[in-house]
Amino acid sequence: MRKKYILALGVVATVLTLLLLYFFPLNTEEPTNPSNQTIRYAKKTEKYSHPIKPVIHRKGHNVYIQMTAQVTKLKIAPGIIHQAWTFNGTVPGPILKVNQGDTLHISFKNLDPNMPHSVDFHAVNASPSKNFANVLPNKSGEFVYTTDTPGIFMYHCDTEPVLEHVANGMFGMIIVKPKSGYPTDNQVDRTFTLIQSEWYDESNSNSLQNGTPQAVVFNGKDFSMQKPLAARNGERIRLEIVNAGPNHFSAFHVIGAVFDRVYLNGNPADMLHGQQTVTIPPGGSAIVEFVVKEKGDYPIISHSLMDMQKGAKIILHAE
Ligand SMILES: [Cu+2]
Repeated sequence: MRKKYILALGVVATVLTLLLLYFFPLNTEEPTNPSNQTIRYAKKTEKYSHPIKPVIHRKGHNVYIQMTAQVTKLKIAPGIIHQAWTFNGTVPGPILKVNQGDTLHISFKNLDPNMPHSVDFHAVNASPSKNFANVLPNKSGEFVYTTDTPGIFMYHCDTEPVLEHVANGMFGMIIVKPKSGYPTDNQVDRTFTLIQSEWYDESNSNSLQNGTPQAVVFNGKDFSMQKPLAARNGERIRLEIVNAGPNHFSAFHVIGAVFDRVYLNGNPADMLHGQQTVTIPPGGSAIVEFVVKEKGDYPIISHSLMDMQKGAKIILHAE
């Protein structure tokens, strides 16, 4: 009697197990490398936020800046939507303008529910472990530092793996205006800011590891989505440039122009003359100036031509 009872129990347990497996199959996904996790994360969460304007206000030499980290869907080229990790919902992140000697009070809110983020300003001397520290999901971090060095600087997320955080869009430009200005300030007619960067195919993690982007772009978008920059014949043009990378050097060049002034890293003390192409490493910057001598369309490119071919081009249209 007891044996029959045990047998019946065994049959019931087996049937129940089979039913459970039928309705709730085991997760059979293979382990993934960090890049694949990135892609799955973006598809899985389906939690995106719209761009949020940064809040910036000044009291004397103190500048209070509120920024966010957030996941935002962005169109980066015709037919390509990227689940970007961003500062304030745009790629590049907001352009910040401060003065040499200012004290920055950064309030950094992490709206990404899935991972920590951080903000590393190339414009400051500060202990990274304290001042560029990770901010956990749904938390805020407060950081204070001074901007003693004038120039054009990159800022970016410094959370590991940094390569992925920057490649997915977490970078921007901070301009630290020199106390005594630039020698050419009173001759400049128009200023434009440009950030070069690469986009990698979200479905191919090897492309990011090996530095083979699907697009190389200025200001986050492919050439075909760019409006020409407008200028007039005879004007002196200033371009403020950051190369956010994360991997490719910029061979910064304007077809039809010689740069009569170049300020390396945007520092007025580091001025060059008569430059044709300026090397800007990932994480580096420059200011270039030239005078438009004739009406026409002047392509602004990376003269590393494979990158121009992949979208690193924008037209300066002079009337
Ligand atoms: Cu990040």
